[in-house]
Amino acid sequence: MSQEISALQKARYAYQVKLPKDLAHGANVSLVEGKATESAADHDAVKKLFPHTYGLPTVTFKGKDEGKGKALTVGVLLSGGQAPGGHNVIAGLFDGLKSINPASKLFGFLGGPSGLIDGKYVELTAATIDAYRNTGGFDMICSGRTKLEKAEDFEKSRANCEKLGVQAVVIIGGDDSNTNACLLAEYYKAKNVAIQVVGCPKTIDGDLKNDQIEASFGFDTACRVYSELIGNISRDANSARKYWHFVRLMGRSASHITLECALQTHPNVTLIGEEILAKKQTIAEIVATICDSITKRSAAGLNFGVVLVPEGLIEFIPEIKTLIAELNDVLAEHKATFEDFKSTDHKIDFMIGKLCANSAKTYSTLPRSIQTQLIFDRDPHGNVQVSLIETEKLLIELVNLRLRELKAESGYKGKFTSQNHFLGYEGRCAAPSNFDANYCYSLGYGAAALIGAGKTGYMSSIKGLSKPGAEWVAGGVPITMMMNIERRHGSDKPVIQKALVNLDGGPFQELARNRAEWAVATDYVYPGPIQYFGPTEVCDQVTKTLELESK
Ligand code: FBP
Repeated sequence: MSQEISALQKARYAYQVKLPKDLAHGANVSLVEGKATESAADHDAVKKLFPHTYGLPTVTFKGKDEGKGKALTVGVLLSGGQAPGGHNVIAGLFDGLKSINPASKLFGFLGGPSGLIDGKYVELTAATIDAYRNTGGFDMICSGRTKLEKAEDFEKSRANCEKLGVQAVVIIGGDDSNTNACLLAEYYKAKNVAIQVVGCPKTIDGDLKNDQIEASFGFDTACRVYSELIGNISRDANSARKYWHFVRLMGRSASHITLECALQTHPNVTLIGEEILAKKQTIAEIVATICDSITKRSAAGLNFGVVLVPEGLIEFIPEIKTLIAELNDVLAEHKATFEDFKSTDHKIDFMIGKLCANSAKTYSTLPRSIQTQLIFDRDPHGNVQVSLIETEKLLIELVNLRLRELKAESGYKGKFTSQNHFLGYEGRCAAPSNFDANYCYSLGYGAAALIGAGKTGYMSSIKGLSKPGAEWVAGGVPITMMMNIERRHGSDKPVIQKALVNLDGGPFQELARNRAEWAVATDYVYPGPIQYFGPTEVCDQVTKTLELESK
């Protein structure tokens, strides 16, 4: 780490994180077990795949510290994309383990799951932990996207853990990484290997949530950073009055980030992928929605505006969804031939020749840049790398074409000049908001309590997140409880069910109630930067999503 630290970072070291009251006196607490659980769906199939970790009860902690426990040796790793607060999960885990027994040790596996498989690690000392408290980023031990799912990798991980005396591994990751954490827990349990596995819910995307997990960490901070920037862009638009800004936001398939930012900033148009899928809207219909706002505002002399686009939008447009599925099949079936083509033009022509007539037509009409982006490599989990597809530019191009037609058809006389933005990486490593700092620390501390209690195949959970920290309820959720069976790469796989935007839920309904007005009026809200010190109503707000979902 750099020798020079910012004034804010220095001040943040001193921030006193808040723990739920049941963990406030240490992590060596007793557990209260709930009822036996079932998976989210496909009970029999999930049970068959996880005979040793299926059906476990949910647990909560009972506030009384049981005093000193056994010294524990634990390993931790960060998996997938960065999310604000990861360092605090590790700090909470470290402090929790030390509260159980000061002789406990924590190893950090470097660079994500590959650090566990390849035995790359560092022992985390108090000095290292202190240097990273309340900071953003994952640079303490770094992250990676290696998949941990093969027996061979589980065996290598076991050998590395045994060498270090590691008796539990904490995997901090999203839905795919926690699914793999559960596979690892099941494998070790089945083989009578005494290594516990505990997960923590990470992702800025907000799509790892359900009845048990109210939010994934990092969503709060990332949305605040994006909302600050959108607010600034909106104010610029309202000052210069000459640009329409198209802002694409990260979030993979789910539109939670876009929805939260819309509720914080009131843009003129907000596209929600899940709604587009539900209504089976075509690209032409999406373009018509944007043009409707542009022409109405133009009639009022307002030739400027803001449009929010979720990065996963492209996957939800029915004709593109079918196209992506076909592209995936062709890429899988003809991998070698495809990789042999030297030029992108050849690759695209080859694709067009292999697609069905409808998809070939859709693909041919897309701009070259998008055609190329759609055949980029998939990530290790088989997902299209939507962060590399510039949907906002595609929309600008199509809106321009349609407005030209409207000039001829309906006498639209406005002026349309655009700017495009992509907000993603800007928010993933921001210093965690007070909410994320407290939430992450509590998740890590809770993970230590679960390990101390001998649990495996669990995810650390904190409930009641819309209430003040002291009222939060800490505990653990069996990971199998969140699973169902999905088709991935041509075979049925157990996975944690991804949470997409619920169109009947409070957050989307709030947008639906207001968007007709926001489309025409200039009703922007400027949230400003995250505040770390100051009045609680400014510094300790929860997201609109959490607020509306908890009503
Ligand atoms: P995960 O939390 O699921 O790993 O994803 C977070 C994310 O930021 C997505 O929003 C985005 O699509 C993706 O990572 C980008 O991946 P990469 O960091 O590999 O470019």
